[in-house]
Formats: sequence, structure tokens, C-alpha cells
Amino acid sequence: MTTGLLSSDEIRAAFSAALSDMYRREVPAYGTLLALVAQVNEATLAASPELRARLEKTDSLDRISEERHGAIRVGTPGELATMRRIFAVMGMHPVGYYDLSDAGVPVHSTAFRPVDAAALSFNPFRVFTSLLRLDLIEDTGLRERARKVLSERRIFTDEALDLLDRAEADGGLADGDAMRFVAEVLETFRWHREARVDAEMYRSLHETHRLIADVVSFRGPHINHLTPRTLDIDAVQRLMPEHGIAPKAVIEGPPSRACPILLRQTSFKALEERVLFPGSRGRTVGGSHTARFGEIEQRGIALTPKGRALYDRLLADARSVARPSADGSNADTYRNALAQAFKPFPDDWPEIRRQGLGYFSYSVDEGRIGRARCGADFDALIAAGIIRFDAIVYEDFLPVSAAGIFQSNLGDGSSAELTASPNRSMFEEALGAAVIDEFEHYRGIEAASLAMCRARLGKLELTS
Ligand code: OOG
Ligand code: NI
Repeated sequence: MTTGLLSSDEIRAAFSAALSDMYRREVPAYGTLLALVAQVNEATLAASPELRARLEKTDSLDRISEERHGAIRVGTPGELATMRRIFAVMGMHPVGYYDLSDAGVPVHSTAFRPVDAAALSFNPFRVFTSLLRLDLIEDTGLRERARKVLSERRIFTDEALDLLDRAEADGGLADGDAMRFVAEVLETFRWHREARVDAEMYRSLHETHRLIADVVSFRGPHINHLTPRTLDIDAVQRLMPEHGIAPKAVIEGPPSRACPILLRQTSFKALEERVLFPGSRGRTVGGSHTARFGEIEQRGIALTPKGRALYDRLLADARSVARPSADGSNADTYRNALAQAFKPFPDDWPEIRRQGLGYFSYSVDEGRIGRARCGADFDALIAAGIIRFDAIVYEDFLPVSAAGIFQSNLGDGSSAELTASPNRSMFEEALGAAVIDEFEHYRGIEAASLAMCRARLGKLELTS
């Protein structure tokens, strides 16, 4: 790398801050939510010095208030491939493949995010990015019209594309160029009130699926939400109405627990926004569209395939008792079913570790290292507190939760019947790269931490 270039971490942090500023101006409720989350996080930390110490120790206290994810939905393979190149300049790489056709949403997705520990701790900004699946629109006439409309739009500015080429050629961007790149890329995420299709086409797309209308009708893939991370999602959910925000009825994901696992999320309904459709003789026709909403999340430990299988089974058990209805009428029944179903999932860290359900990062406690006995086995070192283990945070998403978030914003009764048809290779071909396997990635982090412990204790054995 040439010197004088801004790091990809710095470019990502600048972009995340710029996007947050823009979204705060566009959707004022987002600002309210940020303030509420900050207040709850502060109170949670004040009430739990133990949590504060753990976050400090794992170098993740500072990132909490900075932490957020966003989501966009793109329309063509070309748009997705360019998005991948742009995110790469910001140190964000595609992790995981999510098929949402299963849940009646005609998209498949990945999450662009920083992957290594230093980058995550610098700024963990990530973007859930979905590609519309025109192949799932049955009406061939409409499908081809949608394809044509999408093929004619340009969602990136010329300057963004020029700077992207430069970044790739030079291995990064110098200060001024990096800031211009951030400003130009921001244009792609901006909301546009003027639709590119007429009211009649919008209606046909909307009737086929609201999400298709959202992706096809506009000039770009407007950011549809930005989600701050809270340390106590139950508290934020409870306080939202007092701040004039109406959350969806149930929190997606696992129930409330002492040891948080994976991800819990809740959102507030999309805004109804005025839009303008092109009409005859240069006139415009007014209408409305709902796309942008707010969401919060609480993150817990990343689960191993064994832990994830248990999670999936228990969630399915709960949902076989009650499926959360969009109007919230069975929210209590669902919450009870969820709490009941998750009883078999151990709720203390040593047991989660012992059963191999979650990924942990191991480290040597230098203050206690003097107590290490030669030849002590690993579990004995853990029992003696010489080796510490900390939960590795789940940095990804959950398809059932994502579908619940999509659905709650698409409105009641809009859940289309789609046949589940995951097609990862089609997605990767559009992306122009393979997605990183999340499980392998977490396993790698755990293995590296174990190797560090071994190296440290191995030295000790030699010198003692
Ligand atoms: C993305 C929904 C998924 C999440 O947090 O699970 C998501 C979308 O609505 O485009 O952001
Ligand atoms: Ni989200």
C-alpha cells in the first residue's frame, strides 16, 4: 500500500457516520431511537459493572455506541457486483447467504461487513444487501418490463465509479479522494421522491409484491433502515411508545436470556411517504410509498452448527405453538411459547461452552499465570481461571428474523406464496465472488485464540 492513503477502516467509519447523519435528517424517528438506545445502554452499563468490565476486556465497549447496520435492496447482478467492489474499499466483505424466498420475500442476500477483529472493533458497520429475484415473478410480461426498467437505471454517480477504479488501481484512496468517495457513494443510498415508473406500472408491481415495487420503481436502492445496537432490547421495546414510536408486537429471535445468543431484533413500521409518478405531458401524479423504517437489535454469542441447529429446532417448536401475527393479537401467547420452547438451551456460559453450542475467544489471564502448573490440562486451566473464555459476538443475521422484519414492513396479508428456492451459486455469480462461510469464520477466530493461549503457556512451561 502506498503511504498517505486512508485506511479502509477510516473510510468505512466516515461512510457510516455520513449515512447516519443523512438518515437522521430523512427519518427523524431514527434520531429519537438513537437517543433512546444511548440512554438505555448507559443505564445498563451503570447497573452492571460486570458487563462493562467484560466489554472493556474484549475491546468492544467503544464500538457499542457507534454500532449499526443498514439494509439496501438492489435490482440487477451488475448493481450487486459494483456494490461489492465499493464495500471492499471500505473493508467490508460478503459474509453468509440468506434465502428469503422461503418466507415469501423474492430476494436473496448477503451481509457486507468487516471480518477481522481489529476492523470490527474499529467500526463494525455492516449492510444487509438483497438482490431482487425477477426469476420468481410469474407474470412474464411484468417480469420483462421490470427487467427493462432496471437495466436502464444508473444507481452510481460517474465520480463514484471513477474513484472506485482509482481505489482498486492504487490499493486505496488518499484523504481528499476518500472523502469525495464517501460523499458520492452516499448518493446511491439517498431517498428519491420521484419514481421512474408511472403510477400504473407501480400498481402492477405492487400487486405482485410490494418489495418488487420498492426495488424497481426508484432511481436507487435507498437505505431502508439503520439499526443501532442496544445492550437491553426489552427495555428499549418497552420505552419506545413513551417516545412516540410504535414497535412491532414481538421481538424477533431468541427469548430474553441471561446469556444472550445470536440476535434479537425489533422494528417500527415503515413511514408512508409522498412520491411523484411521471404522468402525461410532463406532469407528475402524486402517490405514496412505504419503504423506510427503524430497527434496533441486541447481539449475543455466535453459535456453532450444533448450537444453531438447536436454536432452529427450538424456534420451530415455538412457532408451531403460535406464529406471531402482524396485528400483535397473540403476542403474549407467542412470548410464552418461545420462553417455554427455549428451556433446553443452557443459559450459563460454562455450560454453553461444555456442550459445544457457542464460539468463545480464549485468553490467558496474566494476573493468574503464576499459578499455572506444568502439565495441567486445558479444562483445569479454565477451572483455575488461568484461561478466560469470552463469548464471540454474532456479527451476522438470521433469515427468520429478517423475514419477520421484511413482513412487518410490507403490511398484513402481503405475504406471497413463493416456493423456497435457494440459489447460492446464482447469487455468487451475480456478486462476482464467493460469500464467506460464517461458521468457518467464527471457528477460525476461536482456533486462533486457542493457539495464542497454547503459545503463551508453552513458553511458561519451558521457563518454569
Ligand atoms: C432487510 C431486512 C433484514 C435484518 O436486520 O435482519 C435486516 C430489508 O428489509 O431490506 O435488515
Ligand atoms: Ni435490519
